[in-house]
Amino acid sequence: MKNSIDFQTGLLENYLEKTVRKASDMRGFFQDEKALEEMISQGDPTIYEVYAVPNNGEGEISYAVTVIHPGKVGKEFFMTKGHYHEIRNRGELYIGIRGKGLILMQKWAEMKIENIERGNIVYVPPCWAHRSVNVGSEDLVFLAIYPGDAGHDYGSIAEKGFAKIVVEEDGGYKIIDNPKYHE
Ligand code: M6P
Ligand code: ZN
Repeated sequence: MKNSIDFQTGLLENYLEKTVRKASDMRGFFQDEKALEEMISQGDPTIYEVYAVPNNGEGEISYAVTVIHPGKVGKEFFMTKGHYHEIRNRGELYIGIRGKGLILMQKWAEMKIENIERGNIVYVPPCWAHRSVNVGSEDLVFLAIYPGDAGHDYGSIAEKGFAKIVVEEDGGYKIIDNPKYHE
């Protein structure tokens, strides 16, 4: 299928699947549960959206544009759930389109963090869990390209989270240990 992306806005023309993650879909992922419940009761805003063109199967390649809105739950910036690939041995490529963000990557006890900004290309090697965080005041938009058989495994992230969390401090951000994380 022919398709195109607007590299100014990140708008993907012919996406096939749209996933909307509202605050109520993110229970268990943010630290401040009270702040999240308050947000849900006050209109349940959308945290992020994913516009995907999946091409499922071995050897196939899928892609998706993610839009993470600006905001915080308590002190923690809006972010994706984050996932491992169901088939662990599958990598992924991220290309920043607009906004200011971070990608947290984790494999066992190892952690690495890179910037997602317009034009940045971030390689997520096989076996690394990945989560993106909007640390700016506008939408964070990026394109992700991944193997068609990778799949999403949210289970262990839902249970343990990432070793680090990203919180607001003095108008900027800081990366701190996740108090709830355990090996
Ligand atoms: C990127 C890709 C997608 C993923 C999306 C949102 O676009 O990695 O595969 O679905 O980000 O992240 P998550 O699935 O963790 O909510
Ligand atoms: Zn992925």
